[in-house]
Amino acid sequence: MSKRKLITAALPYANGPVHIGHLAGVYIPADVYARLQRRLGNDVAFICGSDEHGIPITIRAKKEGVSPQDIVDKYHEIIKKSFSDLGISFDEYSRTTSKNHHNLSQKFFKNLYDNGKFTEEVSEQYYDEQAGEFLADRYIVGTCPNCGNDNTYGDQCEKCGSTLSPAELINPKSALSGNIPILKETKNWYLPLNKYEDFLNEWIIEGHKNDWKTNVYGQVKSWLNDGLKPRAMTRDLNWGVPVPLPNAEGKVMYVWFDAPIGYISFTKEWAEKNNKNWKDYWQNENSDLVHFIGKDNIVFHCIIFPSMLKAHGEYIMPTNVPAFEFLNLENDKISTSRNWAVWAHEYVEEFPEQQDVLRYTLLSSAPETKDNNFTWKDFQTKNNSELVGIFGNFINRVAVLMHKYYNGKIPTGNENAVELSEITKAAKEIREFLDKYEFRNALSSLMNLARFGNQYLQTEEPWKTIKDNPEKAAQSLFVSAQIAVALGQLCEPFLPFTSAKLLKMFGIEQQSWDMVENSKTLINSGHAIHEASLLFSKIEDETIEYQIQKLEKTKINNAKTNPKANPMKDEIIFDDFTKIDLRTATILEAVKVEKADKLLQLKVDTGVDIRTVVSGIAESFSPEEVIGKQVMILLNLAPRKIRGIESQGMLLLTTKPDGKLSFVTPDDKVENGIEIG
Ligand code: B3M
Ligand code: ZN
Repeated sequence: MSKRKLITAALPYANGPVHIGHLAGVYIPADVYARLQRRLGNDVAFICGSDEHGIPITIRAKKEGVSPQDIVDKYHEIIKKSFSDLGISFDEYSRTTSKNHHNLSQKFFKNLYDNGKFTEEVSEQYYDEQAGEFLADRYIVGTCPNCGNDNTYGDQCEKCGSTLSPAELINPKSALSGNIPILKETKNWYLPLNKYEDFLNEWIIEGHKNDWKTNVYGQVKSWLNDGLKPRAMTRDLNWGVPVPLPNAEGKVMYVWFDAPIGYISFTKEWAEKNNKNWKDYWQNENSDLVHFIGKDNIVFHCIIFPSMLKAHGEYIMPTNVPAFEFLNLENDKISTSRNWAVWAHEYVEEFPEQQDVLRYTLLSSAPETKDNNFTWKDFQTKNNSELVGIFGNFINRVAVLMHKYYNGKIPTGNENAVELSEITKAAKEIREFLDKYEFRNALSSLMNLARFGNQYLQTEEPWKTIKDNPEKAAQSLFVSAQIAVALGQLCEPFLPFTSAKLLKMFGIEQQSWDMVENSKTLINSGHAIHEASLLFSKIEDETIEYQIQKLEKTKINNAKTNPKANPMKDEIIFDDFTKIDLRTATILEAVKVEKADKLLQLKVDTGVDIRTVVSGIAESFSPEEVIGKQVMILLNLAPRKIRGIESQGMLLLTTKPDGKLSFVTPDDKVENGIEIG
């Protein structure tokens, strides 16, 4: 019977591209699972999208000097494209800044609020006086009270995995300014997680002892043993889904409140486009919800989100939450800030025809039960000796021999040959392993079938028997052709690009998993196949050396880089630089902008014209001090209105150790309008 399968993959933060760690630990396994479910005839919704709220986004925006919206627009597109380039077959890939998502999150919030599920608490939160902002979650860093790790964020320790609140950090500092924050009172809405302990104990600890992965089960158990506390579901921030209540100005939802609701709102978007009812997936006991996540997301998917769903009351709970451990790169932790990663979008550019090679290598070292390691050498070996040497080699031999002896037509053979049971065995094993989320074992079963095919050809030697026992040769190639097509059918969840090529070569349509598992023949005698074409190609040493060198360069750069400095922005080319029109200029007049403590309105002689510039320097200079100063101006910056005044350009400034601003000026006085470059 067809089942509804709602499969979600953790929403990547749109603050950077995705890398192989994300792919190996969430997206590729989730895709394999979703593809198998479709082949089993189930009614699948495979849902994901960009997580565009949260402090990682605003921090990135501050660093790059752009708006959070700019950041998420950029990375949403990059991430979405990498997924599609790598064949990740989401039914929906949306984003949490969408209107639909904001609406649904607010509706969800309002529902819990109206039904008295939140408590309101006034608490003292850290506040950065210089930045004028509350410091939630990742805006605050300090020492982890549990493991002593320095530079721990206010929401979770990356080293020991414990969830934290900023108040628990030792020696807290503002991530915005490095200043020591003060405590300031603020009101927020909390979900009393403690009230859901009994429910969670019964549902997970008693109900999923045997079918959930031990890493997931163990973590949940230890949290429940420690006891749960109420957790704030709102934040004093200006980036996020606004809290839909009166008197909640300046407050948005906690990103971990709105992000998982994204799974629901994206399902709704997909359902609307496809004439389906999203509630059939989310609010019906016949639906199976599976969350694919990384291990650092376990608490959110097994405790917080289920408590939210329970509080709402109309939703199903996940059937399983397969969480993966982490993947390292060349024996070192993958790190975005240190650029220690293999980026998905770079990979598809550098290996345009080899999407499946990455899928294969990452699946074969998927960090299922413990952290695992990716090395370029290993990538090369797996491609050259397994994909080329075993899988590709077998298919190629079958196709070549078929043309050589039978004009490309499958010869007649015995459908009851005992060797054909290997196909059934592989199909069954793969299905059963994937049902238990054992991706590596499933992949081994696939490769074992290819190995079997090679050995079979080797012992049968049809190139010899063709002379004195043609019937035997025909039988050998009949069986080999069945195995080749079976590989084409069964590799689809893992290697979709290869599957399409292989089936095309044999002129065969994709069939349901059941058909492959249960039918005696997958390709008929007399069926003509196309010319043999190579499925995989060898990866040369130079290619691997180039990648290793690229990482070496990163290492050297990292060693030279001051860890306290903001990381370098994305590289630009010389042409980009020449677009910038920087000139020398002189300030002629300066007045304070009314009701704006930080702004001065200036009249500036640019040598080209005399224009108005509004500059945020009033806390560093009095108007009198700046009149007559020679400065540098970015002349061709598009004009923008600041407090109703059109500002036509930007002055170059830097910050002194005391936090005051200072003008960037030429060493000697020069004429106005001189180009800088
Ligand atoms: N945005 C991803 C992360 O923690 C986070 C997942 C949200 S899933 C609802 O890296
Ligand atoms: Zn810690």
